Amino acid sequence: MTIKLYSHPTSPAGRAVFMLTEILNLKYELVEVNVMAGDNRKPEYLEKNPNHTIPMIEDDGFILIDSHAILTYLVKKYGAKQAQLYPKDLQSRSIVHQRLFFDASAVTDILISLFIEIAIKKAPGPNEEQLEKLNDVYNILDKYLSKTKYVAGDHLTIADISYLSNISTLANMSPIDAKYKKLTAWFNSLQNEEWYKKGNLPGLTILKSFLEQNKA
Ligand SMILES: N[C@@H](CCC(=O)N[C@@H](CS)C(=O)NCC(=O)O)C(=O)O
Repeated sequence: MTIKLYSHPTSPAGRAVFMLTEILNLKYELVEVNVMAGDNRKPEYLEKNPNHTIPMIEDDGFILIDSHAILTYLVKKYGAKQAQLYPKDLQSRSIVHQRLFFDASAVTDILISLFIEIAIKKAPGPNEEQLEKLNDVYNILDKYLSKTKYVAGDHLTIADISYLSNISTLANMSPIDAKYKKLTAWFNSLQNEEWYKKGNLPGLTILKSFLEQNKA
């Protein structure tokens, strides 16, 4: 039975799942949910997902929401050959969890706040408080990456995939300062991956042109 993925190409959280499906070579049926048009607030969607968010998956009747939870589930269920993406060793896995929780909290918060500032309030860029929070995020990731090659260890994990969708979106709204050398190098290198080009770039490009057109 084909997995149904409820998402939208422009959604950062959704793009993390798109990238993982490229890495796992996992087939799915995309059900487009347009948040801007209110599809996520329709009763039939809320029945499945009270959080009214995308992405969401439906796998043979099993419903799961939140990109971070979905990434762990898909690797466990469909990624036997790529199990290192979600390491089994307790301490390595715990580091992946910590990175994911930080992404789901502070990184997502600044992303949403910046999106509202630029797309809805039509500000040219982040305000002072947002810039401080954003630089704190960039600095923290830079510190992670000065210890290990990837954000949660010396090989790629789902934490990198999760950050990549959010960081690529944030960088579009407020470029990463070159002083964050490790973060810049990590970002530049992962942008060359086929799974990034197929899973992240198309939706990011649509979002970028939306933000351009939407400028005051
Ligand atoms: N922590 C969630 C965040 C998902 C999220 O906020 N998605 C946005 C689109 S990128 C959304 O659905 N917003 C609509 C809403 O919250 O009502 C995840 O990682 O899936």
